[in-house]
Amino acid sequence: MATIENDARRAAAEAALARLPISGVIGLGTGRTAQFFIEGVAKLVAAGRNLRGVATSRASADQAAALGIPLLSEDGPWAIDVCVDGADEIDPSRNLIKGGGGALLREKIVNQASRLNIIVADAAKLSERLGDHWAIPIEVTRFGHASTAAVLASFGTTTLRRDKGGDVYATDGGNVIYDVRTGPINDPARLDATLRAVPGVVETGLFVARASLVLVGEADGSVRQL
Ligand code: A5P
Repeated sequence: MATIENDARRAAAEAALARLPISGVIGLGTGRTAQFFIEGVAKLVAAGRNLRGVATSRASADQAAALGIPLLSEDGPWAIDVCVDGADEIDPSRNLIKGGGGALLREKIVNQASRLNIIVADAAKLSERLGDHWAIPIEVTRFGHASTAAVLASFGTTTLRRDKGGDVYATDGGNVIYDVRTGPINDPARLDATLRAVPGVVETGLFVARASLVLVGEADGSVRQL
């Protein structure tokens, strides 16, 4: 669909494509901006580039496979040259909130295994402080999730994520997600560590010091680098 937002997302994705190695292993992000990137990787593969992917979600794996991108085993270990992924909120220090698409756990695992992490986004994602606009997605084990949520409620308004049909949303790992609206976050690293210490919490959508660079696309096709 041609929208101003899609033009901006596509511009960011194309700028990331220009930074890929001639051959190598590429982390394939999740979400609308990453979809443009995956389409671009597929074109490079079709043109003969030796690029193989590690997907951050089943959805991205399905897209990549359908477009002919060879994928490495889900088991790893991987030596990923570059991962390109989206974000929901980005602060001036390149800290992120991710997981709007529910893929935060695999996204963080692939991020960790990547030498370079490029974030692609449109300008609407930028904010002064994380939490100004977004709740933090927190992946929680299904077992006892309502009890875990009672602990998370001390950090902010806590909402169990549901899918479009109204059923409890299940992640690729079979867990559930609570979106915890904290308001502006002063110390994202500390909050991430505190949340991850709660039994039942599998991972948080706070990505602190995990972006090597951020490419911000604009509707006119220009791209800013943070
Ligand atoms: C997926 O879980 C998210 O982290 C996405 O990367 C994030 O929501 C950005 O998605 P869009 O590019 O669709 O905004």
